[in-house]
Amino acid sequence: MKSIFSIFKRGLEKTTTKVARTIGSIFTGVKAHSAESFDELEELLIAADFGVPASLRIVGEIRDRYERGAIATNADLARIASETVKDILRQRARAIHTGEPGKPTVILMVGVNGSGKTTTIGKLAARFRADGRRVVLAACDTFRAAAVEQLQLWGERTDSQVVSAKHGADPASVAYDATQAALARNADYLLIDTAGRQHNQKGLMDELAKIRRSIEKVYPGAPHEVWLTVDASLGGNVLNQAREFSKTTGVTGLVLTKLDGTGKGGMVVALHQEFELPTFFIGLGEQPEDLQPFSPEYYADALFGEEAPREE
Ligand SMILES: Nc1nc2c(ncn2[C@@H]2O[C@H](COP(=O)(O)OP(=O)(O)O)[C@@H](O)[C@H]2O)c(=O)[nH]1
Ligand SMILES: [Mg+2]
Repeated sequence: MKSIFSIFKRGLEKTTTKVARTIGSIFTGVKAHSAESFDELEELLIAADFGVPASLRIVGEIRDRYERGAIATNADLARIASETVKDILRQRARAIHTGEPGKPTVILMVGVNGSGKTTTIGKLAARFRADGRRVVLAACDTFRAAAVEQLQLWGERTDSQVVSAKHGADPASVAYDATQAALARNADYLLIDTAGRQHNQKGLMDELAKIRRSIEKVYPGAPHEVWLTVDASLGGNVLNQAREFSKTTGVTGLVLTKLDGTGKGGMVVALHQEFELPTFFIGLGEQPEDLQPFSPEYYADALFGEEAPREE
């Protein structure tokens, strides 16, 4: 059995190497800790995608402890950086909003093309099924025929019912049917896949609003969560993307994908510092087990190369 922390560690390897090198290169050897080394650390954190506000805060904490004589080694430095990052990542944390007792929890997945909506839904279905939950999937990306097939494959793999319609059908009517089916079957979760053409297309935003309304018509109070999948490897661009989607589709949380393929893990800290949304899951690889509930503790510890905080 792989421990969950080891999945975080492996998935964040590229970022960890970059961050460790950053810290190591500043505070090693003969180089004295000085105003310049703090400036340099700040620049390197910004370059590692932590964003300006988070970088300033991390360096501020380190400088403060340093001046009070609380930093002797690089390990002290990494520990303080890690604690500061945990603080930032915990700010927005909350439990998932659920459906009425005995009724399904409805999660609407939105995001640009290729950001990982369909894959995340498949991985979530696998996770919920492993917990013995009943899951219904809704194929509301009727724009591409391949998208429906991709979801159907996940339906087979996870033994979940998939509600779909012909290519080009009205996504809102698929959502309507799927919500009815999930209620009728006493499902625990309804996961709704949507199309992801560019966020600046008014058509997509109108379509998502219409999907929301048709879910609510059948099941008042639903959807309980609207999650935006964000490809973390894209860097700073995703901040604007998140704002845009949030304004028009009422995003309630984030799923950060593809952290395994990138050295841009600092992005997650930037997103939390600059954007008021909790992160519920992160994608650390291609396997179902690589989608993990977001843990500020594991994340920060893996980022700064710490050992496992506790055994699984
Ligand atoms: N390495 C890696 N690949 C991912 C992750 N999440 C999604 N992908 C891949 O990204 C590609 C696009 O994902 P998809 O779910 O089809 O995106 P969608 O267009 O938003 O539905 C697929 O090839 C996925 O296998 C992740 O966490 N890590
Ligand atoms: Mg898709």
